[in-house]
Amino acid sequence: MISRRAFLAGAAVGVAQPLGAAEDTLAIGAARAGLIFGASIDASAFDNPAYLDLYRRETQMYVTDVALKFDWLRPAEDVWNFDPADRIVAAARAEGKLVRGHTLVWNDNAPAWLKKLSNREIERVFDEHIDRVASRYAGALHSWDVVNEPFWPMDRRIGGWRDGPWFSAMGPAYVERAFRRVAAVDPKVKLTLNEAQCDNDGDWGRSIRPLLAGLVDRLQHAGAPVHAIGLQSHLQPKFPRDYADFARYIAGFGAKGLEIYISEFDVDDSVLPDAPEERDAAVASLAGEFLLQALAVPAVRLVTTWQLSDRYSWYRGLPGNRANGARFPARPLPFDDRFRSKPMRAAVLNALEKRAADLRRLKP
Ligand code: 9MR
Repeated sequence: MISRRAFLAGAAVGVAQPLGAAEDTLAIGAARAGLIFGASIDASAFDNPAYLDLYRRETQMYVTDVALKFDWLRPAEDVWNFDPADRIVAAARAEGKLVRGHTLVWNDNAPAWLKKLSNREIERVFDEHIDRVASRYAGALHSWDVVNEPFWPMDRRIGGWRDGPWFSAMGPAYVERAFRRVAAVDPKVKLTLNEAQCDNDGDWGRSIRPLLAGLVDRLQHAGAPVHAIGLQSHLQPKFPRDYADFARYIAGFGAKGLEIYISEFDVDDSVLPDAPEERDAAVASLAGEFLLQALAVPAVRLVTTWQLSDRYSWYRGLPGNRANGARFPARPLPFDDRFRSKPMRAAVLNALEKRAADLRRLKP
């Protein structure tokens, strides 16, 4: 039953809420399923009361979207811009939310000043950066994406590694070096290796999956402190999919004692039908199909979407993407431009409820 209050709230903005969705927030649904639900956030959300309200109500965890990325944090070697990340961490503490730090080390989006340095200088900056940033937030974060997207076979490096300054200065050793360094200054945070594409069953997904699994094996064999694998899960209906196979793949990490985070969840709707209702239905159906498989894996501990409202999705800013072209703006997330629930939210809740029911059966 939809409560009178929720019904009136829905009526006030003129939308019919999907059954159940008005009462259970995603945070509540996740807690029942033994999971954390959250979303990436920009510090600008704190100047946007309606959006902030959605974060406060629907999430248990904030992920620093861009605030802790190297190029945002350090526009020049001696200029540090900690304000946005500090704001997110302080707000989360005040509101009782958890925070995921994204991301310390990524070979993409390196600023020009870094690329100009010699290999020795790059190594010095690497160590100094990790020490300074990880110690500033030591004790304040649930998890750190220590390394983001280590593989990108299209860069044509031996071993399929993503190219960039860290890789070219240190080779594959940069990964283990980063994990050990963060552990030394923040021994409690969950150290995460975050990767893209593994959810798709096309060439990219199939090439990256074994590379990631091999890296995890080598890190574990070397005794490196790795606690979790982040699977970004930007679902792309243009690629083949086999989510049951994806679930088996991630269960393999679980069997090695690792937690699994569905870390950047959203659905690329650029190849879906134009009519918004049809697109919303297709986005919801794909999100549900994926989560029903993924959440059946017990090692999955959290789901975080990449932003919460379509209005602030990264797909809106992609040049050349059909979603950003004249035809229609992207609708990849559980809430629309006016922060109203979409069918995707109901699909996420449904998958959470299924996992909660499975849990109840296991522990009567
Ligand atoms: O959402 C992020 C966008 O605002 C940035 O411009 C972009 C480049 O820094 O990164 C986006 O987030 C990416 C994330 O860091 C890693 N996985 C893919 C995400 C979407 O591109």
